[in-house]
This record gives sequence, structure tokens and C-alpha cells, in this order.
Amino acid sequence: MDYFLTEEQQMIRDLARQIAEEKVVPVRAELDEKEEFPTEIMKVLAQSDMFGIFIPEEYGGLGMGAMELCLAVEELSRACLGVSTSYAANALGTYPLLLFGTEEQKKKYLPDIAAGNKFVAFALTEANAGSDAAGIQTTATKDGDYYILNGTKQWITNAGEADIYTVIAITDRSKGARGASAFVVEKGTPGFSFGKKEKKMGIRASVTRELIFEDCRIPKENLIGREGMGFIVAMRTLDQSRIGVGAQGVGVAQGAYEEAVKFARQRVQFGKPVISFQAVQHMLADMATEIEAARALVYSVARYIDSGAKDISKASAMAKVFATDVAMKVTTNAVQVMGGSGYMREYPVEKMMRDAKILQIYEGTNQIQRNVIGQAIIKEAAKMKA
Ligand code: COS
Repeated sequence: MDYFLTEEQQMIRDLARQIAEEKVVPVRAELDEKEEFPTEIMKVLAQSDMFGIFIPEEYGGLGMGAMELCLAVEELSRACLGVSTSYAANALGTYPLLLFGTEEQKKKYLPDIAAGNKFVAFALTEANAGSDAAGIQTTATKDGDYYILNGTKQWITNAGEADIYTVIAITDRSKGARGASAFVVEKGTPGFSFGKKEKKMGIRASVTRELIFEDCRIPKENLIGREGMGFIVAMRTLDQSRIGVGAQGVGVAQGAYEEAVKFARQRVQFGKPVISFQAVQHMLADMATEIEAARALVYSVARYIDSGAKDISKASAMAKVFATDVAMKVTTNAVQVMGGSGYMREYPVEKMMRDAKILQIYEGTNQIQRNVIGQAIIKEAAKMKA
């Protein structure tokens, strides 16, 4: 399929593919086994300007958009979802500043983020606030020129490794979702520490930890947007970043599919390569078709976002849910095509299948995505003529 990528887009895709093949593929199994953060790969991505793709040129970035970011994320995901999660979560953490930050905040943080000198994490989830994002309990209490943060954030990607954290906390509990606010908190601020490192099923090259705030005092200038806008900041951020999760789905599915085709050509049973059997061909045909459908949706939604479309919630949720369900199905079927070999750690598809599962869970479960789509349908239906 030809998606009519511009020269710049082809360049980003090719560069990301080269990094993925040369730097990620040789170490992915070891990173997974050792549950090790890919520090060296992040350095290579920084040197290649990959962290600045979606950041405007005036703040030191490449001034591109969701489409180019998706191309980079897809290529990294084709090699290793743990690595691509560490990379993509950096964008997730940056969007609150990019979308809602003051000029001072943008000037202060974005150039270092674009250069890859500073790494970012996004902190919304808590023990009692996952799908129910408005249920957060971490508080930010105004005290003169400061806010004092108290509470614990859970399952935060890049925690400990990141230098900058965009954090959603409650400033007025009586106002429900409208009582949340967004803040930027720097690593090293007194009263800010990290909890245990989680042991995960997949994406084990990415780090997941708690953020602990104990009377953590931050200047009032660290408020992102206005007080009470935190829930909107979080929702708009997720609308923007979910397309990247869709791109992760396309990438890991493509990687698993290629492994399955390669294996099916080589594996001989009943005197023939197993790819010559219709049962295997039909599985590969479905996998290839579903990947192409997912890619077409992800690219068209990314282009829609980059067109400056105002309400992207529904489109973004559709791309996320479709591409990540495809990723789970295709990686599972890649293991099936490869049989016993697919199940062994000697081949990469068992890792791809373990890794893919998170895509249906993080940045809003696929059930929540269907809720978002459903709510949009209800709104649209209300505007239809009877
Ligand atoms: N953009 C802008 N505003 C939005 C919005 C969006 N995408 N989604 C909701 N809002 C606004 C609503 O318009 C409403 O505003 P008003 O109070 O002015 O009416 C407010 O936010 C509350 O919205 P709603 O009532 O729909 O909130 P709910 O608590 O019912 O939650 C869902 C809605 C379930 C969609 C939300 O909690 C969600 O996305 N959950 C998943 C969170 C998630 O992705 N977690 C993963 C961890 S982060 S990696």
C-alpha cells in the first residue's frame, strides 16, 4: 500500500526503522529478560532528533505533527514495544505543556525535551482512579505562592527515569472533575520520591513505578492552564496521544506478522513449507488485511488531528481501539502460525504477544474507548433530524 508519505515523513520512517533494526532488535530480548530501561537507545533517539518531532520549531523541535510521530512510534514498535512505550510516554507527558502551558513554561521545558536532554512522564492514574479518572485523590493545596502536593500516583511509565512530570491533582474536592488541576513537577523537588518498580507481563524494557508526594512544595508558576482545568488537560492530552497507541498496535502487529511469514516459509511439515497450506495462508491473509486496515485508520486519524480538527476524541478512540485489538489478535495468531516455536523465547513473537496486551489496557482501556465513541454517537444522534 502507498500512503503517499511526504519526503520528510519517509525520512522520519526510514530513520526510525534504521534505529529499530540496528539498535533495538539486537538487544530487545535481553532488555525484556533483565527488565532494563533502554538508556542507550534513548540517547540514540535523542541524537537523531526523534524527541523533537512533534515540538514546534520555535521551541527547538522539528515542527511536525501526530502523523510523523506515529511513523516513528510504529517503526520502534515493530522492533520492541517496551522501547516504543518509553519513547511514546515522553510525548504523552509533554502534551499538557504543549497544549496548555504558558509561554514561560514552554520556553523553560520544551527545548530540553526536544533535544532529548530531559525526559518526561505523565501522571494521572492512582490506586482508586484508573478508568474513573475523575476519582483521583492526590491533592494540591494552595499555600501563598506555592502548591503543596500530597498523594501517590500508580503505574507511571518512565517514573524515576524522567526529569519532568506532568501531574493531575485535586485543588478543590467539592467540584468533582472540575476541581482537578495540572502541574509540572521536577525530579529532585523535596517531598517527591518514587515507589517500587513494578514487575510486568510485557513491555519490560519500559519502567513503571509509583510517584510519591509528601508535602511536596512547588511554585504556583508550575500550574498548567488554570486551576480546575486538570481533567480537561488530562482528557485532551489522552485524545492527542491515543493515536500513538494505535500506531504502537500497527507496529507490533507488523513485526509479529513478518516473523510468522518468515517462519512459515522455512518450516517444512508433510514435505512442504507450512506457508503452502491453505490453513496457514488464510491466517496470514487475515493478519495482513487487518494490519492494513488498522494502518489506514491510524494514518487517516493522525492526518485529521494534524489538520487542526477541534474534536478528535471519537476518531482517536476509534483508531486506538481498532489497531490495538488487531495487535492482540495478530500477535496471538503469529504465535499460532509458529506453533511450539512461537511459544519459545528463542523467537520474538511470544514477547510481542505479551507486550501487545498492554495496548488494550493503557491510556484508557478498550472498553473506555468504546464508551468515548458511544458518547460521541449519542451527541451526534441528538443533532440529527428526527
Ligand atoms: N476533551 C475535553 N473535555 C472533556 C473530554 C475531552 N476528551 N472528555 C470529557 N470532557 C469534559 C466533559 O465535557 C465534562 O465537562 P463539563 O463538566 O463541563 O460537562 C467533564 O470533562 C467531565 O466529563 P465526563 O462526565 O464525561 O467524565 P467522566 O468522569 O464520566 O469520565 C471518561 C469520562 C471515562 C471518558 C474518562 O474518565 C476517561 O477517559 N477515563 C480513562 C482514563 C484513562 O485513559 N486512564 C489511563 C491512565 S492515563 S495513561
